[in-house]
Amino acid sequence: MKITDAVFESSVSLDSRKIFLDTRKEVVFIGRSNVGKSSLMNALMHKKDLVKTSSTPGKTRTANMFLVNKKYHYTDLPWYGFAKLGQELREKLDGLISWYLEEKQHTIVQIVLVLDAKIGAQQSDRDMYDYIQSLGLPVTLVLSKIDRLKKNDIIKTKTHCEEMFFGARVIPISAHKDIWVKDLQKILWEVLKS
Ligand SMILES: Nc1nc2c(ncn2[C@@H]2O[C@H](COP(=O)(O)OP(=O)(O)OP(=O)(O)O)[C@@H](O)[C@H]2O)c(=O)[nH]1
Ligand SMILES: [Mg+2]
Repeated sequence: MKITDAVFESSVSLDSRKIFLDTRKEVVFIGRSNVGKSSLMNALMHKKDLVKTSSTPGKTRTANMFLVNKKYHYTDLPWYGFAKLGQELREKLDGLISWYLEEKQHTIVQIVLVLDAKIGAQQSDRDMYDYIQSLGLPVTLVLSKIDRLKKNDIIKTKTHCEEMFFGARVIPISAHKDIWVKDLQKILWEVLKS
């Protein structure tokens, strides 16, 4: 199946906390700042700039929901723990993430945890992974921007991540060069269909 229709639906911040009444199945994209979450979503939805991307880290500060094929939600969450943003904003964004995941744990069918392949997994990625596990939500790890790495280094980073995340599924991807984006979409369809 292919994504043939994708539109922006709404943004949610902690201040505009709302009660979600709809029960559409949802895929949530999460990861440290600047790892390429928004770019990956554009690649999956075959859009150039539906999701706002930026080379300045920490731009996404709300949960942004997109309606895919008039049926599913793909949601871009802001990142946790970007030191330069200052503690107050960081705590606010962390609060938004935990509120969103807990509020929507019954409609979220998959979390895509994005890691920059060149930086690799950090302690904060492990903390987020553990938190997602504690909520009982399924998670797939994505290594992004692999166009910047040599083949051997991609394999090394992938193996390291599989070890660090206890055998979790790890998918290397390049949103810019469209490498293995289709493979991730296939996995997401399987989950959305079931
Ligand atoms: N080389 C390369 N660069 C990429 C790729 N994907 C994203 N980038 C670049 O990485 C930077 C951040 O991309 P975004 O998609 O905005 O990242 P994000 O995780 O949404 O960032 P925040 O919203 O700030 O947390 C931008 O300069 C992108 O052009 C990729 O596949 N390859
Ligand atoms: Mg973003």
